[in-house]
Amino acid sequence: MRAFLLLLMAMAAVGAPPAGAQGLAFEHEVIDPANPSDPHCKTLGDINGDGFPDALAASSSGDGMYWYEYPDWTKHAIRGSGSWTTDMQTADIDGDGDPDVIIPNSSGLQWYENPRPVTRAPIPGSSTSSGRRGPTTMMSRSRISRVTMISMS
Ligand SMILES: [Ca+2]
Ligand SMILES: [Ca+2]
Repeated sequence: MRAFLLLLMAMAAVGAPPAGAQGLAFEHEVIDPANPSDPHCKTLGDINGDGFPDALAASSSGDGMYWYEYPDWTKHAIRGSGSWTTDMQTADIDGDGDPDVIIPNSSGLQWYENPRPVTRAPIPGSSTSSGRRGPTTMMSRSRISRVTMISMS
């Protein structure tokens, strides 16, 4: 009987909402009232390395790809035009300490390398070497063989 009561108490504790969760009221904030049209691709990532997540959005109808800098959501173009499908992600692809952007479109899966200065040694054998691009560019590596410098505003 005692084991049954303990089990019942454990089950009740698991099913109970966390302390302070009741009555949570979310605040609604519009990040970009003029967001790219049909922004089917959205994700988060600390693009500028300040320790806070930034928001990213890309259009599926030719209106470009942008990142929004927290906390004031300053809008930066990664590409001012272009279309992508879905499932944008950020991850440190080249191991240089900053999140890059991976996003698909009709031309294939694309890698936009974050131009932020290197914060840690690159992974041996990675494509990142000494010398970095300026802070206003982002590199697109589509299908590996095509490398294009893309301006950010
Ligand atoms: Ca950030
Ligand atoms: Ca990186």
